[in-house]
Amino acid sequence: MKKEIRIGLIGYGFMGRTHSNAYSQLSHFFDTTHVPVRQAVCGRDEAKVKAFAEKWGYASYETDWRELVKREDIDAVDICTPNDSHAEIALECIKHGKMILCEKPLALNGAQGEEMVKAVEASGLPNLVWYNYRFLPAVTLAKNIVDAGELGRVFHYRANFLQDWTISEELPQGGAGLWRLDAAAAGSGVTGDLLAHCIDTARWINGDVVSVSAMTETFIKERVHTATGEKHPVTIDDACAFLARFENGSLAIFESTRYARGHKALYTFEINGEKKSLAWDLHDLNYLSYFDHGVPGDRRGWTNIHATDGDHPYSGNWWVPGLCLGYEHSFTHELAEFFKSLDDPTAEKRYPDFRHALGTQYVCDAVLESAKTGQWVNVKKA
Ligand code: SOE
Repeated sequence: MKKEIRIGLIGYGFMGRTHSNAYSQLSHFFDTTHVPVRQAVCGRDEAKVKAFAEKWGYASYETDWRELVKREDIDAVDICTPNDSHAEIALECIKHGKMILCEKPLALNGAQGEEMVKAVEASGLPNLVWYNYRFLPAVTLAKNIVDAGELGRVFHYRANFLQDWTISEELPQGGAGLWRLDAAAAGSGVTGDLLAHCIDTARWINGDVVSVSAMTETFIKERVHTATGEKHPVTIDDACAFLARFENGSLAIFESTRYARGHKALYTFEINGEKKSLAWDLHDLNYLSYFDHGVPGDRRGWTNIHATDGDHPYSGNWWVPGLCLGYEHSFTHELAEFFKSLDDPTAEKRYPDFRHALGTQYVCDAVLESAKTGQWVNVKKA
């Protein structure tokens, strides 16, 4: 017997589409007992939210999120709004006994995140944060290889997330998508938006980060704010680079910017161990690059594992071996892990919950503090 989980989606921008796609795909490819039902979507513009509901198969719509959260025919709320509303909506969901699937980052900062974790854990409600990249087959494969101890001692981790979409001075702050440039709505710039992804993957694969030393820069100091039509100071970080130490003794370097001309979404990471190294690049997302020092010297070299065989994580759920998966599948896989854990709450959780995302938030907070003070900063433990 299938058990329906009726989803209420709040916000229907870019992330609303990626999550809606996952809700519509899940039951076609993953055999979970709990299944998502697109029950309602919420947005302030009635014409637009109605059109979204029709296009993506939601049974109804609301224009006030508080109404959606109260509804008895909603079991789980998906928060896809800008970062400054995550905490308020999540706390209200908890009061109404709804499970929560929250867009990353968890909150504006660690203090807000702590309140969310405390409330959700006291309620016992299942909760997830949409850090999607770890669910790409090649990335999950990297995690499995590291967990099996195949790298031996780990020495280095490095990651980049590079974009170029904010170079123009004409771009305003505020408004659809552009709230990412407004610190009041976003909390931070590339640190919370892009490095948070790198940090989530890194902590998942390589363990906790204990201390960081960072620098940030805001290249364009003023932008028109869509709310006033006037120029206001820009207070987000346009670029950030930081050094880190992991609990396992390895050293790391992370870099992110929205000013790397030519790069749209270059997310890469590499991990170097005593016996093996692994590397991954979002532009070639089905491949995991693999170097094994254990093979005879004259055969040693970097090889590319095309992680699309039935044996690779998630791939067997889709097409026949060798056919490629894409960005959108990462969301379906994350959802599959969440629904699998509803089927069996005692099984190991492979998805980031609020507490894991709080740990990532603490790293972001420490990075921003270090950039401000010029000092190494210790990271709080979640
Ligand atoms: C920003 O451009 C953005 O869309 C982020 O907000 C996403 O989290 C990231 O996955 C891609 O880039």
